Amino acid sequence: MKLYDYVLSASCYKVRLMAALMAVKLDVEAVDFHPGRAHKSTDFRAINPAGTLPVLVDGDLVFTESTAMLVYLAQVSKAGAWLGVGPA
Ligand SMILES: N[C@@H](CCC(=O)N[C@@H](CS)C(=O)NCC(=O)O)C(=O)O
Repeated sequence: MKLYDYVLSASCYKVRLMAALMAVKLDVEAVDFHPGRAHKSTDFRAINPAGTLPVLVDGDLVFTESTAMLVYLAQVSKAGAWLGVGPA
């Protein structure tokens, strides 16, 4: 699983933290968010047209919302206690 990351981003941090808690190994690629604004480049927008970080890629799946990434990491790790069992 690959994470496009910026070390000072809280949204990126929570994905790294969740992966660590779930023992999911990430291939972390640092993106030059500042000052390079690489997340707005044509190449990066081919991955995430919104031009935001983080981005999590697992095969053909591309996640661009960090909360969805947390749920996905909890599910693929089968660490059921991290997911609620009902809507509440
Ligand atoms: N809803 C997104 C928001 C992520 C977000 O806002 N990321 C910031 C960095 S922390 C970003 O990429 N902003 C684009 C910019 O400022 O140009 C998520 O939580 O994944």
